[in-house]
Amino acid sequence: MPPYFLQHYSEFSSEAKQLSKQWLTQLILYGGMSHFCRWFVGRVTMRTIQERKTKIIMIHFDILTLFPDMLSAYFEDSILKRAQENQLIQIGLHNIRDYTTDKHHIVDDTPFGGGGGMVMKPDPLFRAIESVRADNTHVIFFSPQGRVFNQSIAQELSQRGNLLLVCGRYEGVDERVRETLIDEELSIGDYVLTGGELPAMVLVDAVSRLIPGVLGAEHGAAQDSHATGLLEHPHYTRPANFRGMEVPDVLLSGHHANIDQWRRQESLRRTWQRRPDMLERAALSKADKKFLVQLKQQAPPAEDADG
Ligand code: 4FV
Repeated sequence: MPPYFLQHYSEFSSEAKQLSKQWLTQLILYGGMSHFCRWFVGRVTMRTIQERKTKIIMIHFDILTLFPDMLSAYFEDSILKRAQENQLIQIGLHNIRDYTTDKHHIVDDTPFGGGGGMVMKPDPLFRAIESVRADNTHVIFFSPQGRVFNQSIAQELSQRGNLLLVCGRYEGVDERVRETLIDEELSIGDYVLTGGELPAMVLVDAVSRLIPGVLGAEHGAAQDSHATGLLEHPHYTRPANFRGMEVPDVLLSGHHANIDQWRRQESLRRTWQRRPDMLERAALSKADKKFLVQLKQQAPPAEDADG
């Protein structure tokens, strides 16, 4: 049934006809415009989200080292290789020796003030860093004096687009490199290595796996130890009975709420047993706190623990 005004349009006065024409035109105009605006805003938003997504997510690592082959072996396999093929990460390896200007390609020298060992010269490192870095590059140097690397630092760095990793060797680098060109100094632990290459591999691995798409869909980095603030729960896979060792029934139950609860409680138990320090920082629910109280009540008094 056509609307009233169409039914009676012929009876309208010329003035009324004029008005309804104007009204209809405006309706179509505004209706059309709002549709267009919505479509346009939708498109722009989608494009910016896509652009933002791709722009932020792709990380470019440049690594300055005296032993590029040592690193390429690690990056040319498995998950990190696939991530490069999928353009989720890019890794550029640069040999610091290529930035020397003398015919013997000297990169180290004896320390002023004497003492054993050698120190990496400032010139090759300045040339290398200044030629490899881009404007928004974040320059990281690895040493035992750095901030101890952890999951939240990895999360932080995964939001950056360009990371330049400087791998030291010998006793370390000339202090003027640190003072002038290094944005952040990181340590992977309180022990002394022969070089910064292992720390560089550790960082690239820990940061890359936080990039969406690097780990297969089946693996959510969000469930990782440290990502949840707790240690990870135990994992089991087939066979359900291996040499008489059974898998906990709840995991075979298909009851997802019970499985999630069991995993959360096992994470709490393991964290309490192995890293109670993490519990102070973890976001714990009422149920978590209740479970931890029970755990502490059940636990044998401390002196018996080591028999
Ligand atoms: C290290 C660490 C480390 C010090 C002298 C390389 C060595 C040698 N780096 N976390 N622990 N570096 O021991 O990051 O040049």
